[in-house]
Amino acid sequence: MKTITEKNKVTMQRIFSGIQPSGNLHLGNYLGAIKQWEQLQYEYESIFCIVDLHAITVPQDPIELRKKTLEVAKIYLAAGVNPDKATLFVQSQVKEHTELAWILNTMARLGDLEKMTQFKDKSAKSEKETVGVGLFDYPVLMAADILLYDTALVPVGQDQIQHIELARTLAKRFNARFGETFTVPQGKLSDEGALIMGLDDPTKKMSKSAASEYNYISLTDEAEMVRKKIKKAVTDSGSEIVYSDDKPALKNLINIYTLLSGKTKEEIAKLYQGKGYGDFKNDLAEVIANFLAPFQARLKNISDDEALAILHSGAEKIRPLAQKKMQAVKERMGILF
Ligand code: ATP
Ligand code: LTN
Repeated sequence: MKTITEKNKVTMQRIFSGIQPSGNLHLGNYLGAIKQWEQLQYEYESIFCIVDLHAITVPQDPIELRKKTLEVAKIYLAAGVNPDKATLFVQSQVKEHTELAWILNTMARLGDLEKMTQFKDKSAKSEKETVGVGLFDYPVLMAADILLYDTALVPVGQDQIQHIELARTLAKRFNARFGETFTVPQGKLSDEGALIMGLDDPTKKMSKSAASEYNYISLTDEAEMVRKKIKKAVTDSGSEIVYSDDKPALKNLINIYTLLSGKTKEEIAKLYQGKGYGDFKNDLAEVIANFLAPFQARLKNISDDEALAILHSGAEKIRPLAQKKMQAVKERMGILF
């Protein structure tokens, strides 16, 4: 996507997105977010971040956090993010993210944050007095991530749209008070992949912080594990393989089948006419395993050193953009720099 600037220069619009290095990345993360990135990187100037400062809003084991940060980078690469096209970096390596988050904190209102459903869900697991302030403030840091880079589009899953709304609100509020400074971003969803539901509960999204590993298919699950998880996945009443809103479990499984096989829903319905869940689930497990095998082979071939070098050069490349935006922000606010 290209735009023409005042000086008649044609520039590519920018996309920005990120994933937390916590838990096991799953098919929901891939189908909702990473798959879109892989396609969009050729049309947009793309920045993909590993948001470690978001991950620490809930307790993380330091050794695991370091390991996961590299693993997520490798997953981006194995899933087809091309480091010659897109910039990959770790959020904490560009300090301007936290600096802008603080400034945006002075613009965000309690009322903005109190309505965030992700905060309500995550904090519901603990007593109010013990819920972390970082968890509450999480969407402001996310707004900073996005607004630092004049992001036009933010490719994410459905659950993040409310956070992008906040980024839009904060950009407009800042611009109205201090003059045009931030681009107002838009969320971008993939069609059926935008909301993949849990295998053990089709009323809730597939989530890496789910209590049971039977909630998700991890991108690193081996074929045998995939078969086990799909076999155990909950189904709806009746035995017919039909795509319908009143069969949420089956609808979710058919969505996954469609997205990974390229077959349409109609083709799938036809294929399983007169057959039952057994055949459908066996084939779905194979479709998933066949998708994961080459992905996992690529993942194995990416070394820590290779991933580290890409992340460091990504941070170097991106930092000047962030610094330039912070200078503009400070100048407008009357902060000396
Ligand atoms: P958690 O549930 O622990 O908060 P998560 O699994 O939602 O973690 P995130 O790091 O929060 O993972 O999300 C990374 C990206 O994956 C975001 O763009 C998010 O919208 C997308 N995503 C996460 N879960 C799903 C899902 N079930 N379906 C579609 N997209 C998803
Ligand atoms: N909150 C997001 C992760 C995230 C993000 C971002 C996504 C942090 N900063 C900026 C897009 C743009 C999540 O998926 N949980």
